[in-house]
Amino acid sequence: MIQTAETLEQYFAEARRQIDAALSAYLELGPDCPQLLAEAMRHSVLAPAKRLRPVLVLMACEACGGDLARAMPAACAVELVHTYSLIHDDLPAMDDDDLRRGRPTCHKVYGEAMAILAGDALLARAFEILARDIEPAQTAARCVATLAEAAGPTRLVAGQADDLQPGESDDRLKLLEAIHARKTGALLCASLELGALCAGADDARRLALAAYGRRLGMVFQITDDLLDVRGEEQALGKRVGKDADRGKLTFPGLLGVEASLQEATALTAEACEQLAPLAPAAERLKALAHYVLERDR
Ligand code: GRG
Repeated sequence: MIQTAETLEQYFAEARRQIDAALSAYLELGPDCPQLLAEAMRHSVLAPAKRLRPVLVLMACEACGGDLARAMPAACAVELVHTYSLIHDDLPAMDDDDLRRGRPTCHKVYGEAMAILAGDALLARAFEILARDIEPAQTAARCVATLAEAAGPTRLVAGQADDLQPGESDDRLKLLEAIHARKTGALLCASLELGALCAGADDARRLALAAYGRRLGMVFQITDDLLDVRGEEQALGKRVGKDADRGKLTFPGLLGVEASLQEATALTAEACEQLAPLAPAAERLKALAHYVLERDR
């Protein structure tokens, strides 16, 4: 069904519809889950979002000739890990935000303790879904290891820790890139690798997708920084201008707006080049890289 979509917009709309339905089903937790906890999890996960990471899982699976239905549990697992990281990032102890995905942040509605627990529960639920619903078991184990490494102490959490306390460095651009390779890039790369694993792809195609993902992650972050400078709060569903207010390291802050745009454009071309081993099945991933470069939300 998604494969027949003619434009990227149509693909995104149909993929989002299917992903949202699967996420909602995975968050029907039954009477053993306290009602407020279930509500807090659903409040953050089922808010309107781009679903970039699960779409990457599905597109990578498609580019490797796999069956999308077999990758849907992995797509949902990545989105649950991503949402947990957003809930925790928004807490007063971290970025202290009150708006996310167009809604008040989880802790603003349910309190800090319940928001922490909602994040914890989403992280655990993600790995339960991977271990239980990805087949065969050997693929499930590789998916679990790949996502756990990406979300763990050397990747996502490492990037967040360095962002909180960056330390001193003469090369601030290198430091910024290292933070974002882990904070943003790790989950994007893992999404692509999970899609390849679910399709039973060989290492060459999986590694080509990961190489594309590393560059896509950097493009995504540069455009994120640019949107913080000149984006619309309403379209983004989160506050803008925060980075500068907090004196954060950003690409436009270090390079200027024009050079940041040039860098993002060059990285988009490089990302697309990495897809050569998959051509022509990777056309949609190329279109996606251009969408990330040109996005307004
Ligand atoms: C708490 C371990 C831990 C990590 C937090 C997610 C995160 C790391 C920080 C949020 C701030 C930030 C700029 C992260 C970089 C990744 C990013 C741009 C996340 C937002 O993702 P989108 O734009 O959001 O895909 P939606 O809502 O569309 O899913």
